[in-house]
Amino acid sequence: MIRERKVDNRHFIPCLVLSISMLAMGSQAAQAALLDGMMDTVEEALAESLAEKNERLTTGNFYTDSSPNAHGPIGMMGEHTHEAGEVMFSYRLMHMWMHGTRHGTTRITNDEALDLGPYGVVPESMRMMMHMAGFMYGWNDTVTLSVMVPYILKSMNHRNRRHTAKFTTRSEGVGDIQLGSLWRLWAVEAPSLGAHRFHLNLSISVPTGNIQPTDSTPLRPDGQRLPYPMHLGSGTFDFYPGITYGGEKGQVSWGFQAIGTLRAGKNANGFSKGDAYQINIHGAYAIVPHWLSGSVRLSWHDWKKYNGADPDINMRVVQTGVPARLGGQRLDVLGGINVLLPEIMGIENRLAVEGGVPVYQYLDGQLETDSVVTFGWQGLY
Ligand SMILES: [Cu+2]
Repeated sequence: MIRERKVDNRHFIPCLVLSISMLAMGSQAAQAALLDGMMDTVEEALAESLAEKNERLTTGNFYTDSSPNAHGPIGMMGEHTHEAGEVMFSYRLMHMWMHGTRHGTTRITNDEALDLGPYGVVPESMRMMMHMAGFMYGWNDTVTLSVMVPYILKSMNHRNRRHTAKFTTRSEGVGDIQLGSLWRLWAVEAPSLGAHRFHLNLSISVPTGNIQPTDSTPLRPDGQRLPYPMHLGSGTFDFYPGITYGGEKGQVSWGFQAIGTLRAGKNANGFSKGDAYQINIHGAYAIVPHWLSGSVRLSWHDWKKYNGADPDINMRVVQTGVPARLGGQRLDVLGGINVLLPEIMGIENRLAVEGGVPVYQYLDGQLETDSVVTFGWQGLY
């Protein structure tokens, strides 16, 4: 027998306690890296082999030089850490375009999409735009703190089964505010080895985004609660544990990042978005040293279907209203450019753009992503 799960936030307290105790630990941290002292055997072995080449191993140096690719592609988050006392402000503008329905790995027609259920309406396309204000602060040599505030605009175009009506719904507002921390783990470098840096990502998002946006539809001109993809937040506290590795040698840099999304229970409307994870692999090259770099990134997203359902969203009208159909997978290939501008009044300015397209997509009868573009500015001092 399946046991019904009530609205619960039982993951919340343990995760919060863990976060607070880790922060308390971070405030005590005198060393630059959490794994200091634990990697001694590895470091000794590395140092020995380097000694044969007359090289010395440097450990615990997380400082990244002023190269444009010292920061990852702008579409990535939490891929770099900061020195104690360093402050960074950022602004990102993200765009995502979606068009046509995908069922499994196949693109299907709108009429076929309508026949996946008893639906009377099919979404033809969607545009998502996000302004994101970011703040990072090097609390000490171990911990970097961050805050991200998104402002989201969504619009979705539909038509009905009989081709007699077309309509657009819109939602707009602040998304889920994310509070993050980055924990330096371990760093080694040597001339022939390059630099290798590892850190932990530990973030939490607060359910500030609207999960009951309304707009007028032909069915309810006075306003109808919009289906899940039009929501601006998850409605739950979400945790994002992750690990990031970054490497650098000469003009070349590369990195790996894996980040999960864990939802704490169900939200007030009786559902939760599915857990998810993302894996990024990227490489970059400083085409013009200290000024311009280009990057290539592979980004894998996997998100589970929703649990539960909002009783005020009808599952029989449109595919986007079916929680069990909202899981998927996607592999994006992205190209980017980072520009490092000369310092102005002590502020190091960075401009970057990154765009990409999916090369693999698995969806359960939902709008497929066609392209994503992120533009960003970062100011450090
Ligand atoms: Cu930063």
